Amino acid sequence: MTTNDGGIDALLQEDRTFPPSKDFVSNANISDPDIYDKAKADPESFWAGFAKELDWFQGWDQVLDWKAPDAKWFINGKLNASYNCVDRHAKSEKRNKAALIWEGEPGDWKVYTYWDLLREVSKCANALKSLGVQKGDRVTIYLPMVPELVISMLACARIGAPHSVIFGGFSAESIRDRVEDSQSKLIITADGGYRRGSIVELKQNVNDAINADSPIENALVVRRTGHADDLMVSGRDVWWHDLVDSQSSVCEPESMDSEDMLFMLYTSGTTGKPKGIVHTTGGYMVGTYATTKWIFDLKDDDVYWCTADCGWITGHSYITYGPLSNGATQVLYEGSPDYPDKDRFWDIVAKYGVSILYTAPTAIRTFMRWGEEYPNRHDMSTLRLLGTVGEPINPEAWVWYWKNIGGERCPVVDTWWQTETGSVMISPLPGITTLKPGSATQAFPGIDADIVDDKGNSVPPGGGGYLVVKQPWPSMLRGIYGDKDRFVEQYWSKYPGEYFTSDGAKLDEEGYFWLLGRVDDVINVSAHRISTMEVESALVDNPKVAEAACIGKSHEVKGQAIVAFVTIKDQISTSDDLVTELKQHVATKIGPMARPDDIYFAAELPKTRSGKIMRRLLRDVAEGRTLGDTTTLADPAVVESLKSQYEDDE
Ligand code: 7RM
Repeated sequence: MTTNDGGIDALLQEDRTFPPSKDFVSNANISDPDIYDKAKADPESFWAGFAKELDWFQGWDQVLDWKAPDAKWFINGKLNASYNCVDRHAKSEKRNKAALIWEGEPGDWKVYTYWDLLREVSKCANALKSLGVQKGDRVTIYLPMVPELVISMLACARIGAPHSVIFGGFSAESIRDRVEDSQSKLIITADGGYRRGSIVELKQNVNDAINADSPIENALVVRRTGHADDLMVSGRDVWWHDLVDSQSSVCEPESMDSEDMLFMLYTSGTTGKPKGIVHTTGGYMVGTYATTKWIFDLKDDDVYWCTADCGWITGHSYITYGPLSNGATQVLYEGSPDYPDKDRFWDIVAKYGVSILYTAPTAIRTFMRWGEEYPNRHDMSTLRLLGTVGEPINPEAWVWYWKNIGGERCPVVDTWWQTETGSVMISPLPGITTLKPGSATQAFPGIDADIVDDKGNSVPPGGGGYLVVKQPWPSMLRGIYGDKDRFVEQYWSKYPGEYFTSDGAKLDEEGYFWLLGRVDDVINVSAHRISTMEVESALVDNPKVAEAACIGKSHEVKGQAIVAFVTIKDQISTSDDLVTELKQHVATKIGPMARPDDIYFAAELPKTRSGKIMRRLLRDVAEGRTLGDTTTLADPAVVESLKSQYEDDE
């Protein structure tokens, strides 16, 4: 990487470690110095300890019922997630504390205290009821990062209607598939959102997604941009300000069973069809509450900022449910980090006195490329803790973050987890764990993570293999919506009784975990999970394409970039315009984050004799490596010709 590294090389000696500072008084430390051993000896009491810190309408009879792969946590316990995130603070001395400090991309802003949040969530919940939404009905949410996004999620939770949030970057077709799979009767959306100075056409996408056979009966629409009033469909669409604002601000929260579904969230797997990961109420709340408290070490006077979007699991767990159940003050930001200039994040940190910042390695690498002058413009001395999530962080980026954002004083917590795990599984505890740049360090107390070989044997220190979780944990996924077989096959069949993560990892001599990335056909582009199959289906959907194969190629900033190999139909000729057309086609079908960086035309794709595309060889080609084993190829000449074409192009 060509960058002015600001002296990072010197900090990056082989075995440089970062021992905890004695000045950092950890929330975890206060409870017990031997938390790891204690949690290991009795994980059920460990988790029950956190569960007791939440408010339950009725206590549980039993902590865990585990018949692999089905787990039930806090059996017969009754609670409400929105009550735990809002009411209990609104009824305490925190009632006037800022819950959300929101800033829009154009610079507009709003602050909601816990009391405000209680009123707004209740009004939205009453509005949902008035539209006929009942306990158990699914609601799709497709919004920019505006306060109404968090409010809608909590309103759904309040009435027991599972939400399915779709990231605002997804296209009309992606919305249609997810609405169809979840059978949502309501969609909550906005006319548009702001991103890098332009308007994202959310309402247009919703209109395109909803056809005559859609299960959607109504759309509740936030007026954010004011540019699309003519896209309101009468009889179906209703403005948020017309319906929500006139509701009563009192709405009793439903008493939900611990195992009632709280939400589902679609994520990519190895096939083209996204899976709706199901999370339930009690265990998920306990997992997100506990990990937020100990990993982000929230104290009453902190200002916490997670830069994720609520369209991803990180926004569910570490914006909506974890921080609010802890009674935090948090910042929400709608837009992009380089608008109006490349110091927007640091401007926000300084303006609101952010003390805890949680972001993704891809963002950190971008900031690193932009250079230190942008953070240096601002006083960021309020920061005391930094976090990362979404993909492996390279030690250079870790040290850059620690030095230039954290001012060499803030611990960096590299948190490994997945949509499926619901909450962080592997992470340092700040103030307790000695940090190593590039390592997510150790499993959270109560989490039994291990690295195993192909036969399922634990690898010794120094070894590498697959990351698995050997015991159930409260916030684990309870299934894939409507597809039990896929749930069992995907997560529980490789090592019966153990959760298979699909991530490779290695263990160092001290037992620290080093995550290596996915071992399946999922590409991690800027911490967005995209399956090779989804992109391939989008490509072959173009009438000019005969066949397509996609792979992830390592990328300096994005972690991975998508490279597509395409064969086109006989009468069609290749051109730069066709490359542009195909890239655009994928962006339209799935969303801009799935747009391939490179498209190569091939006369044929490398296949085995049984017809399976050998993506491993395409990866070798794209990464410029010598080809691996080609003996199973039907026609070895195919890949050689691809390789020479690729090299000519570079
Ligand atoms: C939270 C989230 C999950 C996949 C996971 C990994 C990768 C996430 C880290 C990481 C290395 C990390 N959920 N991943 N965090 N890899 N170090 N700290 O990202 O469902 O969208 O993605 O992301 O491959 O399997 S996710």
